[in-house]
Amino acid sequence: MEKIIHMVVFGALFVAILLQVTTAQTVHVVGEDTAWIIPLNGPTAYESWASDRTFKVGDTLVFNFNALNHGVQEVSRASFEGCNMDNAIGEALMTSPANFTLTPGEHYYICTDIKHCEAGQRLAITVAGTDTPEASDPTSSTAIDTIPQPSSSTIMFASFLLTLSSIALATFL
Ligand SMILES: *[C@@H]1O[C@H](CO)[C@@H](O)[C@H](O)[C@H]1NC(C)=O
Ligand SMILES: [Cu+2]
Repeated sequence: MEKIIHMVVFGALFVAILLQVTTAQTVHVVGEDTAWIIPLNGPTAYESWASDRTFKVGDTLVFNFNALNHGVQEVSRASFEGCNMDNAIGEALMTSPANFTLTPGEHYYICTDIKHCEAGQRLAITVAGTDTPEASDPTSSTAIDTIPQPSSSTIMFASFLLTLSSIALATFL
């Protein structure tokens, strides 16, 4: 009887770990080490940063910046292209880090200093949604994009837990 209880407990633990790995959310630090600044080479800096990544629903976008000079405002596509606040979405975030939890679709962020936006401090991303019609078609590229891609730290944490539970299993059974 005790053995069965142990097996159920560790089975549940294993499923929990699997769940943690497959639903892992990624933290995207905008611009990595250069953070949120006026990019030296214009808008291409954030374009290429974004093009290297897959943004998923529930991921976190983190803007690190010097709050004396910069801020973050999410805007519509039109305001992104025109560098204005006419179609602001939500409040401007004036303290660093500014975190956004990603929802499906396109998102546009500009520096609250319009001159900075014009110089290229702006970011456009597309978040692959789980509720887009294409996602239900397993042959489409959108479906491939929505396959969970756990961050390496999550994998390390999961294998750590797995090792720990294996040791526990060997000890108790
Ligand atoms: C924003 O995200 C970073 C990185 O995950 C985290 O360290 C920080 O505590 C978060 N800040 C807020 C205000 O949630
Ligand atoms: Cu700025």
